[in-house]
Amino acid sequence: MKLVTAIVNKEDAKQVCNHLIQEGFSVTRLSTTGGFLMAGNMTLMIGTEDEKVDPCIQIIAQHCKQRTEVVPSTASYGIGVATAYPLQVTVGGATIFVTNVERFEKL
Ligand code: 2BA
Repeated sequence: MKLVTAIVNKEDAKQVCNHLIQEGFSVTRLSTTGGFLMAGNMTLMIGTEDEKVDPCIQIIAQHCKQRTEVVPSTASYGIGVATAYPLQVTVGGATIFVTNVERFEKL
């Protein structure tokens, strides 16, 4: 079994979740904040069989779009980064980690 952890844009989260659930995946949504932009995003936790990881990632890929965000010069950034000019960053469609699940139990 694997755990797919996907950090997605808040705008895409509802649609991705709906499609994952339609295809029989179990999903937990966590409201999270990106460390760099300090903007809200959504982290999805999906526990699934090894052979369903690729279909799961395909669904996420189909419904998550890349976006360009402009960070106002007055924003505070993480790790002490600052700039006098608005900064353009491309926020990916999704950032995905796939990890092995050692043990899975529902009690
Ligand atoms: P944030 O940390 O808010 O980052 C938003 C976007 O800012 C990133 O998009 C990237 O384009 C840019 N960025 C991030 N850190 C940077 C840095 N040190 N210098 C220059 N530009 C930087 P994505 O890479 O698509 O990441 C979207 C969100 O996914 C991130 O939001 C963060 O919440 C998460 N994420 C991405 N990579 C991660 C990782 N390796 N570990 C944990 N979370 C990650």
